[in-house]
Amino acid sequence: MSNWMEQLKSLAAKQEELIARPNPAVVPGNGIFYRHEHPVVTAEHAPLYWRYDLNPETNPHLMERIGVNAAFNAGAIELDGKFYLMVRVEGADRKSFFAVAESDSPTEGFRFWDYPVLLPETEDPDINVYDMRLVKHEDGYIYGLFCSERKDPDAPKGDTSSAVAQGGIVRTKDLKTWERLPDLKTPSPQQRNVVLHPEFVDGKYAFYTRPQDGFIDTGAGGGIGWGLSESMNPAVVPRESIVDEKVYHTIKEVKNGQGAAPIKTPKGWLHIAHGVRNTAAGLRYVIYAFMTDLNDPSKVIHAPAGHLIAPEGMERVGDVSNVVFTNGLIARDNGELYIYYASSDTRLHVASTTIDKMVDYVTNTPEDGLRSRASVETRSALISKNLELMN
Ligand code: M1P
Repeated sequence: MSNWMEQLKSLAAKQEELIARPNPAVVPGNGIFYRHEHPVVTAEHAPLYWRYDLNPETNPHLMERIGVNAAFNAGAIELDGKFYLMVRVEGADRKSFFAVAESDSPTEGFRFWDYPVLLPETEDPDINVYDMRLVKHEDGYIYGLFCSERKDPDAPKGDTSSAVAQGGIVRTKDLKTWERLPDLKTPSPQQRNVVLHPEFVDGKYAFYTRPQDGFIDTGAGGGIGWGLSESMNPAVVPRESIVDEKVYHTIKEVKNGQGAAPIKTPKGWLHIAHGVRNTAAGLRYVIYAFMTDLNDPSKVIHAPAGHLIAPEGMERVGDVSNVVFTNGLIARDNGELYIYYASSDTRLHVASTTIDKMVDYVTNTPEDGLRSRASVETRSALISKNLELMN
């Protein structure tokens, strides 16, 4: 057999091994969630036929022709007992696109469909698209809310990096045929991390937004916003209010953003979001949780202090280091909850827990006292109760 064929077989075998490897929970965990041993999707999961020309005549050196750089920030959904991830795949050319990876298990065995999603465009084509949230809405559609990025038309000549981010919207019934709707209109000049609430609120579509003045800086904006729209086609939010604001000297002092759509629990809507703070080494992204009122999803009723998940070990390093980010959650009928989170804009992981555990976490974790002294008082109260029990 030729070297060419040997090389191809070895690449294929290595990839099969990667996809088939078991991905057990790392025990004992912290009682709140389990990390899993391996990432669930990486750039190496991208099929060889997406990257290589498999014709020995036109590719005699079996070169990778169209590289994949990263596979991260994925939306997630369970349909008929199967698990689907809408992965943000980033090519070597820096463009992100969406691709569905499917598995029979929520924690391992994810395999990409043959083709990535050929996303319909609006009259003003997106330059880059990323971070799709998949939301099963009570109107019967599955919506995909994503960030649509275009060059800033007002950027001065020579400025080739200023961009405008907007909330792009598509909908489907089967993850295969997509209808593009107009981008979300809000009072804010830029939007990222837009999410649709899964139920109607006062008969209207409800959106979580992230108003921001600039592309990276939220400026005077920021916080997780909230607004109602009469329709999805077009979706127009005339007024935005802030559900969860950014706060000085916290894990969300610079900005924050809603993760996937919140999960309905008997005690309230469970939200899993990301918060960003400044450090001497740059921005640090962590994942945190909070709960809002069942009757008013824009009203926070529980807000545990600090992060739920912070980057750890190899998660801390990647294209944008010191980042964990989530836009995918699967809550199963049996109470299991899977949090899909990416590390350092490079690879995708899963954390497994249950809805009950997360309700316990958000309702019983102390809130942020916002001062060192208050933090010590809260911790000391726990210590003294424990010492009493231990003695
Ligand atoms: O690079 C970290 C993250 O930065 C952005 O998040 P935010 O809008 O909160 O700044 C997003 O581009 C996200 O994709 C990325 O993971």
